[in-house]
Amino acid sequence: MTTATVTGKPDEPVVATRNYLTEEGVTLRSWLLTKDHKRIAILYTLSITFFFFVGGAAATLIRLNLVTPAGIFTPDIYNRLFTLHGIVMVWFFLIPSIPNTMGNFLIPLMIGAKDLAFPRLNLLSWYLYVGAGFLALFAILIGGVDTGWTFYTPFSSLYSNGYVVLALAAVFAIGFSSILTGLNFIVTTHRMRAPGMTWYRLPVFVWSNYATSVIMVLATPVLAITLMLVAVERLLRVGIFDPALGGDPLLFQHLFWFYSHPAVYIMILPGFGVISEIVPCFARKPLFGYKFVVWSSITIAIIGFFVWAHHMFVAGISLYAGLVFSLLSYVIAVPSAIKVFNWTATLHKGWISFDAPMLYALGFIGLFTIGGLTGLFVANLAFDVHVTDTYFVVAHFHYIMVGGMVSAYFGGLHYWWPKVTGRLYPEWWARIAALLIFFGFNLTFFPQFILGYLGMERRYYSYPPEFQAWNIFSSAGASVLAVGYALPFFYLGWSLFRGKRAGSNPWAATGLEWQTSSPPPAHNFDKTPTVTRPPYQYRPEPEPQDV
Ligand code: HEM
Ligand SMILES: [Cu+2]
Repeated sequence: MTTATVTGKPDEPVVATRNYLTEEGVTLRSWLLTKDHKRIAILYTLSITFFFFVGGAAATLIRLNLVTPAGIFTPDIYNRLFTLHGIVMVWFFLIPSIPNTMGNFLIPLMIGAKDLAFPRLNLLSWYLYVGAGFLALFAILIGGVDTGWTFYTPFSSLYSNGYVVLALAAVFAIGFSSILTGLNFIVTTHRMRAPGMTWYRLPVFVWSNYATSVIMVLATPVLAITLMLVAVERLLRVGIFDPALGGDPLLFQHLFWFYSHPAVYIMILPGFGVISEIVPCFARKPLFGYKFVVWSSITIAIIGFFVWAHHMFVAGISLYAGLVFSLLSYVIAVPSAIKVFNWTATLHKGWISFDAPMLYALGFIGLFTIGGLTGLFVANLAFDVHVTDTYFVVAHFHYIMVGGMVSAYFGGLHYWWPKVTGRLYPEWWARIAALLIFFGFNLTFFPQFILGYLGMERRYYSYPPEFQAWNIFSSAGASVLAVGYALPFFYLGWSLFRGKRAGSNPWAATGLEWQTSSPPPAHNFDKTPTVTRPPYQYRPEPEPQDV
């Protein structure tokens, strides 16, 4: 078996007799004790979807509050709401989203392996995730944590009266889930590639998860120790961050962002990977500049460790430090720009079809570009002084994390849905949802650039009346967005039972994952594949008369 050159039509569906969904049994026990990477991916997908809707519900309430200048919730409830939203979305959705669902499912398939290197660790990381998730929900809902997802000291260590220690423990625990996943992916990519699967024949999706894993393994321990220090100061009153006790309040921000800037790349790099799979497939062209795309991921993973203090331009760091971090922040935009250029070049003269995964991918490219360009704005010292802690920053990171990352997640979900479930999703509905999400997203977040520029502060439950009009646009957009995100839930659920059967390769895609049946058998491949070609060997669709 090789990674094929694909020009023609997708193959006919054959109902796979043995597949991972039924082979090991269908009992709850067989699922909860499974070591199959594909089943663990499904467990992750279900739990991540749950947290996505919890985080989304909080977002809806936040936008509801901001429809009127006076707000409808008390300041205290509002603070808990954005804390709930931030903690759940960042740690229980964005960070694990693509790696733990699609990465888990696809990396072994894409490299021609039977499983990940450490199947038991993989299951353990899911249990850590779920345990931590419920602990976090308990702490926030019962204890009323109001620190924001960033846990800034001295508020978190001394003043906040919610169950902060419990929330810290939850994030600490999910950190270990993330580290285990990272380790697993790194070892798998090094050790388990099929014969002929050289590094430069790896799909970009594997490369970008590899780069992500390096960050997970190197940065997450810093977060863990930092959160532990907050708990130590809070419980034992040992001066670490509080000047009154002899600590340094800026130390927390340095440590926190030393993890959390690289973490923003944990969130986006896997998305880059998904887009790099979808664009060549639906443009019927090899990925333009494969090696550049690969190395830009690695470069991002490295430089990502040297820009953290751009979150602290107004926190009292020296002007010299500010200049250095500003410059480095410009530098890290280069590899991201390389990717956008390469995807665009792949589209150029491509044979483009606008199926739902491609709509998400195109949406990603546009929205990520806006997010990245406004990143350059805030990397500018003088401009950032003006917009720090305003809605401009909120808009910037939502363009990247929601417009970018969540679009990639949905794009990937649709693209690999036939592989994962053996069913096709209803294309028409999927396109409607993709368009709703795109328009809803822009209506929600573009006004926030304007609001931020005009001076509306983030994290307040009320605002001066002159900001109301833009806030109404934003809240209206949020309701469109909510419908857009809810739709797939219904039609994908429907397709599980009623969708047309998928063949092994409905998109006529290259890549090993499409060479095994849909859904794949528990052991992935009947015979270990041998790889003889680089990835993305697409050619344009043949003209009708050529067939
Ligand atoms: C193109 C490269 C990027 C540059 C130059 C950049 C620059 C910046 C800067 C300077 C800030 C701080 C602004 C302030 O607090 O006043 C910031 C905030 C932020 N950025 Fe970016 N960024 C980039 C890409 C990303 C990516 C890829 C993500 C996520 C996937 C991201 C997520 C965030 C988040 C979450 C914040 C706000 C954190 C908070 O205060 O809660 N950025 N960015
Ligand atoms: Cu940053």
